[in-house]
Amino acid sequence: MSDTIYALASAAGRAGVAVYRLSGDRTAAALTVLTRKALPRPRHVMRSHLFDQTGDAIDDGLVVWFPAPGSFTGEDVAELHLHGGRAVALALAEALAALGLRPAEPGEFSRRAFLNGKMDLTKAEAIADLVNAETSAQRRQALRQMDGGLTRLTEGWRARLVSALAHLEAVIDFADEDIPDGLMEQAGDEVRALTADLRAHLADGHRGERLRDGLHIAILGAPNAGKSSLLNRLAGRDAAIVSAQAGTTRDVIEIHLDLAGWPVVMADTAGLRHAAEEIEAEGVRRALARAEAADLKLAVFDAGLLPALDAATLEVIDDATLVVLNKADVAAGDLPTLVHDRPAVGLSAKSGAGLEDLIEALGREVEARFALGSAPVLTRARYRAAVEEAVQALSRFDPTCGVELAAEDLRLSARAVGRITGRVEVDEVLDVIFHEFCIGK
Ligand SMILES: Nc1nc2c(ncn2[C@@H]2O[C@H](COP(=O)(O)OP(=O)(O)O)[C@@H](O)[C@H]2O)c(=O)[nH]1
Ligand SMILES: [Mg+2]
Repeated sequence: MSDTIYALASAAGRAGVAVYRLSGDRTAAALTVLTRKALPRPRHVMRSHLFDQTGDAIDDGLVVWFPAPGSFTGEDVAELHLHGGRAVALALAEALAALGLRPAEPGEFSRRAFLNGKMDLTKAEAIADLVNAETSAQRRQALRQMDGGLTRLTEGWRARLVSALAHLEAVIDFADEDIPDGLMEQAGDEVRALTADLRAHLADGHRGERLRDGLHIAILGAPNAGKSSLLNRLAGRDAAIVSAQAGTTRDVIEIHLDLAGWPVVMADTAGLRHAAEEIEAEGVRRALARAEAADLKLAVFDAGLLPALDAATLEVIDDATLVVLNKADVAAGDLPTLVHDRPAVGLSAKSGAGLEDLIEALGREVEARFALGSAPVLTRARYRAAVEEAVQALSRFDPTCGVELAAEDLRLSARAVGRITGRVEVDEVLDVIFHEFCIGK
């Protein structure tokens, strides 16, 4: 018999309603003692006072009873919807402790659900992603994974590995007899096709991880081009110091944005110029390093200086760059729509005119580069590592060096893929995974 646990499942702090979750064998006893009533009908809401062991009323709330196995954890579960105040929380904690329940550890509910076969690891992790999702693309991705997208994909890979393995084992088992023609060839073909599929998933530009951790966009340009003004416009606040004095921004300043549903980390940098002074020179070095690491770049030019274009800024333009022609308000004549073959957007960071066009262009760029499509993506380093390991095992596959060894390579590959959903040997990874959950989830 495992411990019966409880936790606040809703956010901490004062609130109209707080939801507590109980799970384990003592749940039914705890409910009848707390409510002083028979158990409510399963999965129906019952209104009731809750009492502590001295008979003092703790609160007047709602109770839901989910008997095993039809519950989130697969154990007996109850939910208590009480008023969200500190005194209620303390009184309830005392009453539950007196009944032999203990507070849950982070992720303990999900862990029990996994161990009881209620969901696999990718679904458990998708729930954590959904709870943490801040943008619409993150939410959609998490929901898709929760609905089993990644499970189906990896189980498909495993099934193909197992079938190739079956062909090899037939060869091993019937070594002395007539081996049906083509078994080895079939296994080899299957391994080649699968390797190509796995490689294709690895070569996705890390879009899954970008979606979880944010896309990096760097604003680059000459001193005084209006980079900091642009960042502040995008942030809707004064995040960076704007000054007519060149060389004001020395370090990298970051803001977080939601762009077309994608989480974006936008960085303002020091102006690109040959700096005499040491601190500014370090700023320029950091700006260039940031440009290197960025997923996208905004190259900002002072449109008031057209047709002249800053040489150092021109140099950073590549096919992951959008050009911004700032200070359109003081530009003479029409602005070019292409600079160095890259789309150019004219705007005024000072007045905000044209900002919408830039946001639209950026959104298009992000969609084009990182669009999710319908295939599940490898959103975590853990998934990527498992697929890489599977590919490695398959790259050793060579039945001409011995069928037994080749079969072992397939087994290792299947095991690596199986780790994604948690089908095999997961004990050691459980702690890591469930620890990033919040308590009560
Ligand atoms: N006329 C005009 N001035 C601007 C515009 N954007 C920025 N500035 C001015 O240009 C100067 C430098 O701006 P700042 O954002 O600090 O440039 P940075 O050095 O590239 O970060 C400041 O005096 C700004 O007020 C704009 O769109 N139009
Ligand atoms: Mg600046």
